[in-house]
Order: sequence, then C-alpha cells, then structure tokens
Amino acid sequence: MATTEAPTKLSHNEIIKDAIPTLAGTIASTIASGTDHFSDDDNQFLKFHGSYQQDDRDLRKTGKKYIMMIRGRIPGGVMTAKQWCVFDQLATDYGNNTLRITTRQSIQFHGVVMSGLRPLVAKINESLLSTLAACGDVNRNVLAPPTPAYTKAREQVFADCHKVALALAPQTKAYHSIWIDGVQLDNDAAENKNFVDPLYGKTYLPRKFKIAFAIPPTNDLDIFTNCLGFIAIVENDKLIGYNLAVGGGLGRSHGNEQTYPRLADVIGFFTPDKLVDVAKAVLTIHRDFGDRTDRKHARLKYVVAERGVKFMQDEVNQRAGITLAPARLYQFTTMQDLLGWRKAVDGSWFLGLFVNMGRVKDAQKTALRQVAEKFPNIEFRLSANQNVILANVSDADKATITALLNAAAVKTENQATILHAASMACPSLPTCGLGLAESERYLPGLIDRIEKVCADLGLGGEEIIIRSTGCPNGCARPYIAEIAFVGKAPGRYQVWLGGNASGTRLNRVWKDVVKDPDMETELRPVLARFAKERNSGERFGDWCDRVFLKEQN
Ligand code: SRM
Ligand code: SF4
Repeated sequence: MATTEAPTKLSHNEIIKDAIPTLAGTIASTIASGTDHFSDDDNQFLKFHGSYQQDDRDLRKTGKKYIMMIRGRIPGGVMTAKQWCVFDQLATDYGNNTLRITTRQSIQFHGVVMSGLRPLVAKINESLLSTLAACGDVNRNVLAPPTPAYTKAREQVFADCHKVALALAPQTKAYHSIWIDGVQLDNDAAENKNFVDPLYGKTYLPRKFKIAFAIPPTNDLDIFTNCLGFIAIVENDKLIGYNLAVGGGLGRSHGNEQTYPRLADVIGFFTPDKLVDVAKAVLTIHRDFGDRTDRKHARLKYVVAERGVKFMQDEVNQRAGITLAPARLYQFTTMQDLLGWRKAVDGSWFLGLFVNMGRVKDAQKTALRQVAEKFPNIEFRLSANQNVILANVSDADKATITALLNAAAVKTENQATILHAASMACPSLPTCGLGLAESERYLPGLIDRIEKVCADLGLGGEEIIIRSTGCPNGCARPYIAEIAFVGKAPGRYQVWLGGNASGTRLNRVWKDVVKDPDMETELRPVLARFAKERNSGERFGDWCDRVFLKEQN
C-alpha cells in the first residue's frame, strides 16, 4: 500500500539561500546582460530585493511578455509628499502608470520591464525608502495604525513600528551592490560565500514573516492575520505595553486540508522597553522551528498550531529574557478606515480617500500628484484597507485641497457606496502568476450586482465587508470578511461567509463553487433570510455565523 510520508528533504529555496547567503544571485549580471528575464533561482533571490518576475497573462496567447512587479517597504505606510511624487513619477516612467496600494500599507509597481528595474529601485532608495525585504523569507513591511491622531501614545506606537522594522532588516550588502552600484558580487569570494546575517543566519527564515501593531478599538490592519501582532495597551494616552499575538496567517491551497487560515493567539503582555527583544524572539522561533522542507507548511502559524501556546510563551520568555504577564483587557470594534475629512486631536485635518481596489490611476493619480506638489508638508498615509489618507493638513489648506481634488472629479465626501467602501480585492489577473480567477477587475462589478439585490431586499445602506482573491492564498484577507469570493477557476469562486466587523473571527466555506452568472441567484435567498430573521442591528456576518452556517453543517 502506498504511504504518504512528510517530505524530509530541504526545499530548493533552502539550498539556494545556503549557496548564496548574500542573496545576490546573478541578478546584477543578468540585468547588465540585456536579457528580458531572470532565471528561476534569480527570481527567488529577487523577491528578497522587493521584486517579482511576472508575465502579462492577458498577452500570453500572443507570446510571453516578461514584466516585473516591484513592492516598496514603507513601515507604517507613511510617506512624505515628496516621496509620493517620486513614486508617482516612477509609475509613469517605468511602470503601467498606476500605483497599487497594497493590503500591507505599501505600494506596488506593475508592468516594469527589465531595463526599468534598476533605475526604479535606485530612485526609491534616493527618496529614502527601500524595497529590501518587501518580499522574500524575511520580515515584511511592518504595519501600524494609519489614522493620524497625533496623540503621544500613537506617536510612540508608530515609532515602535519603525524601531522593529529597522531591527529586523536583513544586513546583506548585495542590495546596495545590485541596485545602487550596479555591481555583481562575486559569489565565490569567501566573505560572500560565508556571509551569515546576524539575526537571520545563513538561510534566513523558512518563509515570509509578518508583523503588525494595532491600537484598540480599531483593528484596521487585521492584526490577528499576522505572524506577530502587537496590541497596544494605552491608559490615559500613555502606552503601558503590548499584548503579544502570535501565529496568524491566511494562506491555504484548494483541496489541501493541511493548509488553513489561522488567527493569532494572544499569549501575554509585556512592557514597551522589551519590544525589540520580543520581536526578535518570535522571529527566531520561526527561524529555528519553521518547516524548511515544505514551503506550504513553513509559516509560523503551523509552529504555533502544532506546538501550542505554552511552547510559544516559554520560548519567548527565554529568548527575550522576560516573563510574559497575563494579557490585558482590550476590545476591537471596527476594521474600517475613516473616509472624508476629519479633525485630528492636534487640530490638524486629515482626509481619508477611497481608492477603488487600491489602484491609484487616471484622474485620481494626477490629482494626488498635484496635491503632493502644492502641499509639500502633508503626509501620505497608506492604509491596510488599500486607501490613502492625506494628513497634517492645516485649516487654511483644507479648502484648496478639496477644490483641487473635486476639480479632477475626485470626491472628498460620499466617495463610495457602503459596500464598495468596505471591499477589497487582490490584484490577480493579469499580473499575478498564481491567480486562478479575476479579482481586482471583477469585484467592483460584482458589488454593483450585490448592491442591486440588497436594495431590492431593503438592505440598501447595510454595511457588509466583501473581499475577493483570485486564488486561496488570501492576499486581500478574505477569510475574515463577511462575504468572500476565492477564485477556483476562471469565472468560478468558492464563497465564504461569516466574518465579523472587528476582524476577530474567521469565516467558513459556504459554497465550494459558484459560477459568475449564478452569484445573484445563490446570494439572494441568503440575504433575504437575513433581512427577515436578523436580530435588531445584527450584521450579516454575525447572522451567518449564529444561524445560517450552523444549519449548513
Ligand atoms: Fe500576497 C503571494 C500580492 C498581501 C498571502 N501576493 C503574492 C504574490 C507575490 C504572487 C506570487 O507569489 O507570485 C502577489 C503579487 C500579485 C501582483 O500581481 O501584484 C501577492 N499580497 C499581494 C498584495 C499586493 C495584495 C493586495 O491586494 O494588496 C499584498 C502585498 C502586501 C505587501 O505590501 O507586502 C499581499 N499576501 C498578502 C496577505 C495579507 C497580509 O499580509 O496582510 C496575505 C495573507 C496573510 C498571510 O501571509 O498569511 C498574503 N501572498 C500570500 C501567499 C500565501 C502565503 C502562505 O502562507 O501560503 C502567497 C503565495 C506565496 O507566498 O507562495 C502570496
Ligand atoms: Fe495572486 Fe492569489 Fe495573492 Fe490574489 S490571492 S494576488 S491571485 S497570490
């Protein structure tokens, strides 16, 4: 009888990291050679430098066109107006003239060809941002609450986000060598061959690692879906410490029950002075215990799920030299951005701007550029809900910015219907090589259709958090939405129901496959029952969880 044995061989990525621990690959010489694409191994190294090799899937029938995706590393998602101008110009000069705000407070460029790659990355560095570790088996962009309240506690949380991002950055000199100097490192030179990163070691992490900071009651960055979450405990505007959450992650594969979305466990409380020690402790637990044989099983969430909370507490205590205290009380109530103009506590103004599916383009792109040029002192804050917040605006400038945006038909009030405002989709086609179905190009139209159904049923104006992804990897965090569409094949989606408004509950599969033309027919009866049977004020996701999904089992 055939048996299925767990793989014991190191994955190929482990072998190439060990062979070239600077992560230089042959990236610089490949760029210099004038070819249009990288080798498979270089493509793996490229990720650590913040770039993915892709091909335009719309053009596949007429031949393969290699394009690169480049992702910035922007801790907490905060950019100066000048940096926004640089990114805007780079998208025009080297990309597809769009800026894609990501679900981790960053910006992606799509459609960059080989010749544009180095100048683009170099200019990001000149602007004092980076792309190093935006992707790869390292700590990724660290998230922090985007709402600019400018209170003392918030400022400290933001400073802590930067502190952790810096402390966990890889130290390889290959990044500077490739992108700034344009020089290929000699991979056989002893100092390069034997390079060992002081934190990550020679082979880095088994897989990506994700960190977020949140300040209750707002969970606008879905903290429990991160490997490591810091939940700020604030008393009288003083940050007294953090609750530590570990082991969240969403990636899964269709038909593989060994892969699953998981919310992080809150395992204790510690004081802010130990922050970096705790961050390094959790990261090195992943480094030392993560599975290096099977990349689908290599996330920290599986270490936590399989070894348990007590194991994590003991390891964190020992590695960080602390004793975790019992977690403090906290409560999350919302995960949505504040759109429109709001006054910050320091008296300045900020404007939450809805960005449809995170794609800044056309008139919105032009208008934001104009605002950035005219008002160099404002901040551009990227939200993990794929929106942009213009912050630090004075009373005097508010009206001019409104007029400038409105003149370009960019709304500053009533920017999107309630369902659109609460939606997110991953890019999927045509750039993502893993997409099984449309997502970013599909969801807006589907929401229009769902809106019609809702209006018919008297549910117009009802907020329902709807997210879609082109495959089960979970990039737009579908598994905590009230309704999620997860691509299975062109025009076919798995439908998940039952997330809540605070991002503290996973949803569940309702229908394994729904074809695009059947969406209304399938969803209408469920929404109709919800309209009739809900408790007063009850949300759709809560009703699904309390009543509807229970009946399905
Ligand atoms: Fe993601 C891979 C886009 C956030 C889980 N993700 C990808 C790639 C790079 C496809 C690839 O590997 O070839 C996608 C590039 C598509 C494109 O054309 O741009 C991609 N992920 C994105 C972004 C842009 C989606 C978005 O709508 O904004 C997000 C970029 C964030 C950033 O700035 O760093 C993005 N990805 C996420 C999240 C959400 C989060 O982190 O909060 C998740 C789920 C959380 C998690 O990590 O568990 C996520 N992405 C994945 C996975 C599944 C990982 C796993 O555990 O199995 C993959 C596939 C992989 O790594 O092999 C993936
Ligand atoms: Fe690509 Fe899948 Fe992520 Fe969407 S969820 S961007 S299809 S990897």
